[in-house]
Formats: sequence, C-alpha cells, structure tokens
Amino acid sequence: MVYRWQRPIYKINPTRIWTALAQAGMVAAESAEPMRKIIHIDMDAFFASVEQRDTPALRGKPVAVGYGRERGVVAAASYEARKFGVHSAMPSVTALRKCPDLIFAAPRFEVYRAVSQQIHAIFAQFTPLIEPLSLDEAYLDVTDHLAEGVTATETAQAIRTLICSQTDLTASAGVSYNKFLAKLASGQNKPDGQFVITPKQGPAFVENLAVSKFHGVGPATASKMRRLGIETGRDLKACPAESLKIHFGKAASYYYAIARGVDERPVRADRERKSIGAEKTFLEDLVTLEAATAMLSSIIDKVWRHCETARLFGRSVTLKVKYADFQIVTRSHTGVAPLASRDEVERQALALLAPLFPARLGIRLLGVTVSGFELAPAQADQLSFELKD
Ligand code: DCP
Ligand code: MG
Repeated sequence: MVYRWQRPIYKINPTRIWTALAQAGMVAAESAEPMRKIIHIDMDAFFASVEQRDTPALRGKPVAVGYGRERGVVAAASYEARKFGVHSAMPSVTALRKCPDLIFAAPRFEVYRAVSQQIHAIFAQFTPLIEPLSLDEAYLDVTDHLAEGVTATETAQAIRTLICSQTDLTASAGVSYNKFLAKLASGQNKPDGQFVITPKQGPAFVENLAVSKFHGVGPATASKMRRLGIETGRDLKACPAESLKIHFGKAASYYYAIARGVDERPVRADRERKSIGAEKTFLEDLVTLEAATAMLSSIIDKVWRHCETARLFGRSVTLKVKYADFQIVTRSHTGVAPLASRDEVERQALALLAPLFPARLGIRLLGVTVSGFELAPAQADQLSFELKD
C-alpha cells in the first residue's frame, strides 16, 4: 500500500548528517543517533474486537468483519478466527473454507471512527506529537513529554490501561527509539501486550527478523529480496549500498538504514492525506488487456477498502503503468462528483487502461490512486482527526 502525503516523509535534519556518517562507517549506529522515545500503539483485531464488544453473542467466536458473499473480503478477523488461518484481506470464500463456522459481521465505520477519536484523545493527554497511521494505529513521540521520573514503558502501559477502561478494548504497544522498531515491537506481544526494544537490542533484533515482517517491505519487494537471497535483516545488512541502489532505487537508503535498526523519520503530527493508492509489481509482465483488467481489480479492492476505512471519497482516479523497460505512463480522470463506490472507481480506471492496449511492451506494474477528496459533512470528523495536531 502506498500513501502519499502533503509533504515528503523525509526532511533534511541534523540526524541526516549522522546517517551519512554511519553509512560511511565513520560512527556506530547505537552511539550516535540522538535517543528518542517512540511509542507505537495498535488496537488488537480492531474492527472484530469492536463487534465482539458490542454483540456479546460474538465473544469467544471466530468472527470476520466484512461480507460473506462472493467477491467479499475479510477486513478484520478475531483472534479465534485467526487460529483457522483467517486474516485481513483474505477473500471471504477462502475464509469460510478455512473456518466453516466463521461468523461475518457487517462493518460499522462510524463506530470505529468514534473509538479512534477516543483513543486519540487519550494519546493527546501524553504528547502533542501523534501521527495516526490508520484508525487504530499511531506513533507517539514522548521524548520531551515524559512526566518526571516516568519511563516511556510506563507511559505505554498507562495509555493501554486508559484505552481498556474507556473503550473496553485492548491495545498493544511497542516502545523503542525510532518508528520502525516501535512498530515492530508492538507486534511482539499481541494481543494486549507490549514490548520494548532498546538501542542496544535494536540492531540484533532486526538482524534476526524476516524482511517480510518489515514495515515498508511489501509482498512484491519481499519476493524480489528473496530472489536476491535476502531473507532476514542480517542478509539485508550484508547487501552493499550500491547493490541496494541498483535493485531498489529510491527505497534503497531506507532499507540500508532499517537493516541497521536506524530510522530517522520524525513523528509527524500534521499529515494530511491527499490521496490513497496501491500498486502491484507482477512476477510476470502482463501483455493482454484481460490480464491487466483482472490485476487492476484486486488493486482497486485494496484502494477502495482504505477509502472506506478512512471515509475519504475522491473525484480523481490516476492509473499508473510501468512497462518492462521501466517507462512509466500515468493517466488521470477527474469527475464532477466524488466516486461513491468501488465499481465507479473500477469503471474510471478501466476507461484509462483500455486505450493503452494493444500494449507496446509487457506491463510490470500497475497502480491506482484516488485523490481530490471532498469534505462531505459525514467525513469532517475523520479529517479533523487527521489534522488535529
Ligand atoms: N483493515 C482493513 N483491511 C485490511 C487491513 C485492515 O479493513 N486489509 C482494517 C480492519 C482492522 C483495522 O483496519 O481491524 C486495523 O488493521 P490492523 O492491521 O491493525 O489489524 P487488526 O487491528 O485487525 O489486528 P492486529 O491485532 O493484528 O492489529
Ligand atoms: Mg490493529
């Protein structure tokens, strides 16, 4: 999934200089990075837990939030359902095959948004530096906001206790010295747990992890890394910077840094979402319109799911096509009204795709982005949530 934001994620700052030194092998990672205290909070099985909370008959049962019909996908799976291998983004028919007793609950986005605002209000009691990643996840920078004698670990515990008492839902937390590690840490003791990665532990922690678990390494990148013999953080660290650059272009410096447990991205409290997009790189180039149409469908499913989750509906659709020779072509269409359904997005995207066939070369990547969001009254809450700080 790629999100584009109003401003670039990376900004020149003093730690850049440090990174340059570290990359040149002139300083050691642990000693030179200014120590920050970052907490990543992530609600447990969010949509599914809300449904179990509000419908007692669902408690202790395998529950999927979504629609059980054909072409439906699972948005969230309760922990009982996960034991059967059911997970987010799985087609509903597959989920039912794995777990015939699975109960589907229709999503209630207004309720999830309300809970999201509750937890955001709790975060705001601890720091103004809050960066929401989605309705149920956020980074908090508490470096300069810790109460006297209170540690970041205790702060994370206090936040989770408040979330539990005020929403009747559990959250997990990761505490570390950067965003990348804090997010990895929050997954360690899920559900209802927390985990700390200290600067001393960071590099070794990353080395022993599969790269597919890294935030920012999607399935396509993970399989590309696998083909290059990179399976773990250790393999990634062993890969020379020049080689990463050749294979991963602009993302190389991020991979180089995270392989060393380094991530200088600040917690940004003022992000405004300008667009929601997804793209997919194919193992084999696509040559026919039929094949491209089929692939586009799953990309649109993903984009639309996120539009729905964020309650953001845009007027513009942009199609991105990357050919086998890496040439990139984009085509856009802006309508007069926001696209109100997945099928409308698909219709627009297909209208942009069709004229590109017969294709002059095989297609190695397709992407779809929705932008030009309008503020309908029902969406104002969400946006003010995003812009609050
Ligand atoms: N979501 C979605 N479609 C996806 C992934 C997630 O609609 N492909 C929604 C439903 C999730 C919520 O976003 O409940 C939060 O996503 P997470 O990835 O944090 O997953 P959960 O909170 O469900 O589970 P976990 O306990 O692993 O965080
Ligand atoms: Mg979650």
